Amino acid sequence: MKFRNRRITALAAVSLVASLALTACGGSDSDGGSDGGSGGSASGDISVTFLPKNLGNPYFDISDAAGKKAVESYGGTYEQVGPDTGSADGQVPFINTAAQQGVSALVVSANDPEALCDALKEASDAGVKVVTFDSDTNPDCRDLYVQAATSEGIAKKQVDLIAEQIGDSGEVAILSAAANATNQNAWIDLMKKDIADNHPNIKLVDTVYGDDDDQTSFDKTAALLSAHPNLKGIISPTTVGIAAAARYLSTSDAKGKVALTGLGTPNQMREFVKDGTVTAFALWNPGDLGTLSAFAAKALVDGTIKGDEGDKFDAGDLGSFTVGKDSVVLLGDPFTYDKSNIDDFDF
Ligand code: RAM
Repeated sequence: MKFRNRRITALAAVSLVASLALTACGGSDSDGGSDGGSGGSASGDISVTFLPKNLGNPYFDISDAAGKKAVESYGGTYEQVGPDTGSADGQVPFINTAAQQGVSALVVSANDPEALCDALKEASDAGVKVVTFDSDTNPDCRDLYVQAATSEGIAKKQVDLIAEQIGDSGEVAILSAAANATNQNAWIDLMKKDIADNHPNIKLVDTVYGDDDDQTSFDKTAALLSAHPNLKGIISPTTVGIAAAARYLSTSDAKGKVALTGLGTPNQMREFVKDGTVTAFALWNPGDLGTLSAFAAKALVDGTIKGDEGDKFDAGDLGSFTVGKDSVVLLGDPFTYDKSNIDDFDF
């Protein structure tokens, strides 16, 4: 029920939180005051470390800046750490360090469902609450997963967009992030199923991995186009991939001939929507995801929730959330951006 309500206000919330995320954190007192009534003073001791897939990824710059603002709104201490490249191996030492430091909570976007588990379990044994956000681990390696939107919804949105853009017929390819990324792989499986079940004239001819690295993604786009001369469309379910692919297409002969959609941030995609390289793409608000994750961490640390289905907690301006099956908290629905609305967003 609450999700229906949230869907109606999704556009307003996207704009509101986008502007909040871009504002310096001077005015956070009222947020902390209104939801700090029960645990305000105790939360001063909460330290929350955000560990994105990689640093320098604009998506995580947005999510983690909002997470910082939320942590500071309840008087906690925020830190962001992470590897330069999106690999699970690169994330493990940061988990170990956070456990040694005895932080209250870790908020992690996992580059692999299994590879972080030993380190996360050790952190958990040491008393650290573990929240995955954006990209999950296996469920038994964390207390809670904050999911941007259902995997089915994200997959269907991208297939619907490409189908519309290529007349529901022709060869398409996927340009993904890291090969083991939990979130992208879940979406890819569901996109394959959706194409097989509902789009008999669309043929998925290739899936390639740009590792959430701009140059690798750019090069993989070039390689896709030369390997598949009849390609009609590319789906890139990663903000790094779609931006790099758009940059490649925008100056190539394929501009306007090979459609590109997927998940992107409005600020990275604006010029490519305006120059006709891209018609429409989708995303949720990464800032909202960071905010929700920060409040979920607080609720676990102060004991408001354990992560059980039905547990409820407050997420500041985003409202109240309920933990679902498998200890998953759902943010909302993906939103579609095109030339009619892209100037309404600034993140
Ligand atoms: C990239 C990352 C992230 C994903 C977005 C859509 O920034 O791979 O995990 O959620 O794209």
